[in-house]
Amino acid sequence: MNQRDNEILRVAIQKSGRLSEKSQELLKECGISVNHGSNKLKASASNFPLEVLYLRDDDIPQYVADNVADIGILGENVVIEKAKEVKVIEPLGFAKCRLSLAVKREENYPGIEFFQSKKIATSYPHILKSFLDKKGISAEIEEISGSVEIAPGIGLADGICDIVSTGSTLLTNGLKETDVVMKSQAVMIGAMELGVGKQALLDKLLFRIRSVRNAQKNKYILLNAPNDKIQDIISLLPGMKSPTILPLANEGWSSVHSVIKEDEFWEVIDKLKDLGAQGILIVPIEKMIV
Ligand code: PRT
Ligand code: ZN
Repeated sequence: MNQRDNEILRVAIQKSGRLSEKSQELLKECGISVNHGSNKLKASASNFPLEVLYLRDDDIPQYVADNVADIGILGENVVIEKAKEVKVIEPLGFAKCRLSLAVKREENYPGIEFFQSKKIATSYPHILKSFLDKKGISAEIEEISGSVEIAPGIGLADGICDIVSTGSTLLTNGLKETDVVMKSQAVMIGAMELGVGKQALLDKLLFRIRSVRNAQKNKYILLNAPNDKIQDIISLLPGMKSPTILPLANEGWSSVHSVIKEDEFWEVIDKLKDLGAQGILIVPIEKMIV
């Protein structure tokens, strides 16, 4: 066995929290079986040279920067806040949220100048500081690690800068969102330098991740169409290359198979029905290699 055959890719994921389940699921969808024991710090995959380290999300950038882990999965917000020597390799499309400024609902909010010389509570002091600097605002930043949303209510700060997803936490704490500081989602980060062997493993993993994500973004569509409308229907369904057309036993009709984007299918489906398409089936795709 040479050096490269011994290589193992070490991936750091969140031990418990909003990202842990989706991160584990992603590896599973990539066909990687990890024996997740309870309360473990480390686990190995049985069918891919990969080891999983379970960490607090805040610690993942440091572990990757120090080459203790080769890659990691965490929120982009934490990656930017920690500003470690790591690179963002791939957006992963889950845990979408935004980091926003908010003030008390009853506050008259004229614009970002509201925050001039005010106090803002946040767990993201670096991101907030660089946002305010760009806007020419000088404010006092109070760094707190949790329950940021209660700060204005108890008189600790005039406003907050925190993660918002549905907005219901702001609402229940009597706050309103005023400015989006950054949008975020889960991303894969990696060490600045990976050896040839590890890079090859990462490329293999990324190929699988992209196939899974492409599949999630697309649906397989099957429908029956009158032959005289096939050309119009094809123009609505570009497919991966071109749609497959199969004659039906019923003369004058064909079966059309193609792939459409998940977020476009409602719009396309109305147009297909107008063109006389029948028996429309939309089927999930498990993997899509493009
Ligand atoms: O223990 P550990 O340090 O590992 O975890 P953590 O508590 O620091 O993080 P965790 O698990 O709460 O979140 C991990 C990542 O998920 C964050 O860094 C974000 O990238 C992402 N994410 C997505 C969110 C949310 N959505 C989210 N809604 N992180 C936090 N929230 C919180 C937010 O702080 C606020 O309290 O949910 C509340 C707002 O949600 P809504 O839906 O009421 O607006
Ligand atoms: Zn954390």
